[in-house]
Amino acid sequence: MKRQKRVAAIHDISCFGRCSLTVALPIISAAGIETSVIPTAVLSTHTGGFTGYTFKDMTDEIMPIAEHWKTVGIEFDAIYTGYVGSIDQLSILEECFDLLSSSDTQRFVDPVMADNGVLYKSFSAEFPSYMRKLAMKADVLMPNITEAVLLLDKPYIEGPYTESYIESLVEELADLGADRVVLTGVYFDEETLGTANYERSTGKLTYTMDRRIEGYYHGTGDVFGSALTAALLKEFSLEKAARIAVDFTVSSIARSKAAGTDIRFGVNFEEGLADFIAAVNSGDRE
Ligand code: PXL
Repeated sequence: MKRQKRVAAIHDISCFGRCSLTVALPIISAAGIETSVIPTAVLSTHTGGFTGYTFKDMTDEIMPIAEHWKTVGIEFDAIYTGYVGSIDQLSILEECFDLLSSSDTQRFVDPVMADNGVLYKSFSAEFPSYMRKLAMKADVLMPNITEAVLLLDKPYIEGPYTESYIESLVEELADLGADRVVLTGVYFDEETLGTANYERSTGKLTYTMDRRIEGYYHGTGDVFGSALTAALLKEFSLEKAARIAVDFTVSSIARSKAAGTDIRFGVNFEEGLADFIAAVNSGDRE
């Protein structure tokens, strides 16, 4: 029997809208991984498409929580960060990484800040350069294409992309420090969409493509990131983990589209959890 793994998920709680911690906690737990949380802020909803949301900043609590954990002697197999509300919080998370990591702790960074060529409106123009510093501490970096070019200070270009362009992006992202880079939002034609999965130590680049479902659903990056984190901690190869995470995300989107769900409400990942659990417990990991 393998030892149960433990993750610290450091994200906001958007009380409604299925993203960040309300997604990470159920998905990673469903994989059989103990999931501790540090809530960086509490919002009534996420910020994508809603107005008038409440926002309680928790910046002052982050280090005290981490310091208390340290006194208890808790060790983590992984730390997983996503949406970070401010530049101040980014540097606190860097400190948190140092405090909570042992030599075996894997750091998963989803540099949530932009999509479709645009920085989210809650962030200033200098935010990406601070996010780059956090990304440099990652072992696994999982940006979308817009976040990737912002981290690399390159202009955004619309797809369809060429394999040589994607290859240069993932290599440059890995040069920031992470051994594994999973780039989302990759497409070479209008019918498919998927990820590029690059491992610096082996130089191996694979693609995980699936059918494109029209419509922009909120929180899909967090569903994908949580599933990928869980599958990698269950010791699947990068290619297999990306396949599990893509299948889970695409089926969640398809279910929500079929139900006509408001795109702001997040996707129905809950009814895909049984299949996800079966996938992360299947024997074939390579
Ligand atoms: O899904 C990323 C996310 C998480 N949390 C909050 C957000 C967003 C994206 O907009 O607004 C509060």
